[in-house]
Amino acid sequence: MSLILHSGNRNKNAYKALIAAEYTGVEVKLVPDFEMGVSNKTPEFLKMNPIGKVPVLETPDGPVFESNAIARYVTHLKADNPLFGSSHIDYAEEAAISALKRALGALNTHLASNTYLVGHSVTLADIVMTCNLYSGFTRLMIKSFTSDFPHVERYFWTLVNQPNFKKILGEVKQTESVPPVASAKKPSQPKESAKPKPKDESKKEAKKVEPPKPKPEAGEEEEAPKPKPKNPLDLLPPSKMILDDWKKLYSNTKTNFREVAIKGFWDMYDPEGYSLWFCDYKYNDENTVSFVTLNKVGGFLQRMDLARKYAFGKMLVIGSEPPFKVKGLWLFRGQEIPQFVLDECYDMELYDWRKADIADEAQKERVNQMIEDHEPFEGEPLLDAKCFK
Ligand SMILES: N[C@@H](CCC(=O)N[C@@H](CS)C(=O)NCC(=O)O)C(=O)O
Repeated sequence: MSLILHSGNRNKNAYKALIAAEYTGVEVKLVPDFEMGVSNKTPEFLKMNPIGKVPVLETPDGPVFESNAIARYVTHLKADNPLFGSSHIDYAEEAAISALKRALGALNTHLASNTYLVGHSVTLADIVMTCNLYSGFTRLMIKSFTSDFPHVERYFWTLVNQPNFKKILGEVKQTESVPPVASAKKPSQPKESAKPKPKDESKKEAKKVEPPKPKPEAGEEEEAPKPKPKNPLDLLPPSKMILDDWKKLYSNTKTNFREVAIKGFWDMYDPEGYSLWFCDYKYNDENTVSFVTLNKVGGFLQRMDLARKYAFGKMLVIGSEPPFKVKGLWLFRGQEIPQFVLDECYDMELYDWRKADIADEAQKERVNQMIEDHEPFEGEPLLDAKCFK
């Protein structure tokens, strides 16, 4: 059997089918004298592919377009063709994962220097993109997979936390496990369910977590709410430092900041009940656009909302021209960065963290300067300073 492929002879999309045909032992011939932009605009061609794109394969089953579909059609012409890999499901899954990574990679690159898909505010494009990402984040893509695409993560979490998104989507949670594709297809073969995870995931030793419990459908009886488990930080020995008092002093001090607020801070500070941390953004090279950098930091502070009872923070965006540096100071209840913050706020891993040693005068002075937005900071002007309180 010989099939006709409509394409010029230097088209990489046509090569897919031509190479697959060589492996498969099928004859695929290029249509003679194909002229790009002419042959694919004729009424005959548009009947085969109304979009007018190349390549198109003529087959006894009718015309096939989309080069991957064409290559698959050709490959199917031989029973048990080893080109499909060891099993259909392996083949399909691997291909889907690499296509997904490619798409997320492209989106990540775009979002490295853009807050939104287009323009400087939410557009319909962002709504459509976020809803598409939504299924991925909630059903398929665990944290160890998405962390390779930090700008996509920042974009997704920023958008799903916008009030209008939240109204429709509710609280969005990233899935903690990958659904077992093979076992879903073949319930009678339990061995299949022990299929290895996608390569990347097994490499990174993703945390093993229970699959999320199904939520009761609307209208289903809900159990009486269980008492909220106490935050472990509430179980720490009481501290003489009242965080709210410090936050009020910070907000209310308008003049003589050093003498009033900074001095007040150290008078209140309880080094046993609290700890101070410096953070440095790991990817400052990417901070090439000022408003994108500011939005990134703003998003971080929004996501820290869950720690409001236990933290105070200052984030400085430093420099007069790109790339801007982002550095911060955080006061946390307890001697460690709270575990729930590390678990819930993905921004945490975008920063290097080190505990401030306040016995070291230089570090103590750095704390002071960060609290008071001192300029210049480490020799540079500030683009902005944001406070979490
Ligand atoms: N996703 C399609 C892409 C096809 C495609 O973009 N073909 C180009 C040539 S490589 C084309 O036909 N361009 C002409 C046009 O868009 O009018 C596939 O894989 O077949």
